[in-house]
Amino acid sequence: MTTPVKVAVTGAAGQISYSLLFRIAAGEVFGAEVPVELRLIEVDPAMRALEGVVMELDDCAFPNLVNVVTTSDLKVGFDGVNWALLIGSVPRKQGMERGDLLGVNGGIFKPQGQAIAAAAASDVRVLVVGNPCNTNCLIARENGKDVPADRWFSMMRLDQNRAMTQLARKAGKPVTTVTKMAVWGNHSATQFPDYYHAEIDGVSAPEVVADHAWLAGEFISTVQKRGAAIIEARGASSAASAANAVIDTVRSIATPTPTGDWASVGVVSRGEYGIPEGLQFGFPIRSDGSSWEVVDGLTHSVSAQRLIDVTRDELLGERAEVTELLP
Ligand code: NAX
Repeated sequence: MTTPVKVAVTGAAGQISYSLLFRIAAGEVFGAEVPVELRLIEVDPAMRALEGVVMELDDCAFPNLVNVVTTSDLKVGFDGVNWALLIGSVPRKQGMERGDLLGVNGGIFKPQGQAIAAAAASDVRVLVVGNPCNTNCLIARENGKDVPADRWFSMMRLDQNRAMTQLARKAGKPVTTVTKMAVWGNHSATQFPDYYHAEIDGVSAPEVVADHAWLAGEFISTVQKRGAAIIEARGASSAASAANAVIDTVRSIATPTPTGDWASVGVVSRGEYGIPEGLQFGFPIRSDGSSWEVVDGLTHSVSAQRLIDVTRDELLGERAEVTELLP
């Protein structure tokens, strides 16, 4: 039998995980023929709820799901894992400043980074979803330095998918016609969904969508504020679409990128496009299935560069607020 892929998921009793775990177990992420072991990590108060999730996984009788471990012990949870999906975090509560949120979540991601470096498989790849995901990823990466920096990712894909749908709708085309949708910077309201380089049916988006005021205005703000719009409508934050974006991200990293396209992922900057080295930043990347590179040679208009500067500065500010969590 093929060796199982071992996948750790934190926040496993939460709402994103409730949409994600069943799809992983069904073979949607690593392939229908690949056995999977799930190592589900939660805090103690959520263990009872997690037991219920595991009962439901059992009741699906998934052929590929060979083992499920539940734990609140990070060393146990990350033991031998090939993928670590860091979803669990503490939501922003009323009256909490962004700095407080960074501090609270930093306290989660520092020990997780250390435990991954100590316990995970040598090929481990880590995707941080819990917000603020880019800076949480930076904290985990800096505290897990035995794992090479290029194996730490943060999730920009929900923003990419949101942007693709908005563009397709406006153009009156299927979403499959939209390619090269880069989302630069932070997974926050400062992100820059880059319509300049996006293509629809292989043609530059601004050539297809004649309404340039819409592109520069409503398109960007709809994508930037989509998370808040969903909370307002649903009374809870995006969950199924976030889980779907986790699956898309893992696939984009672990399989070769189709010719003529790219994927938006938060990765460590090596100084590309003037982004300070070490910042965890949303870039368009291409993967060969094992290693990846930031797409090079894109040029930005003055207004696009201004938007990139804003989101870069926000991430620099976040990094400055968590310096005491960095080794
Ligand atoms: P939930 O509140 O439903 O679930 C979070 C779970 O994490 C809870 O079960 C909690 O017990 C657990 N948890 C808390 N601290 C933990 C720790 N130290 N170790 C293990 N588990 C821990 O949140 P959910 O809706 O699932 O969202 C999870 C995170 O994803 C949030 O931070 C959210 O802001 C973030 N999101 C990120 C997105 C992205 O695109 N990067 C989009 C969706 C989502 O907003």
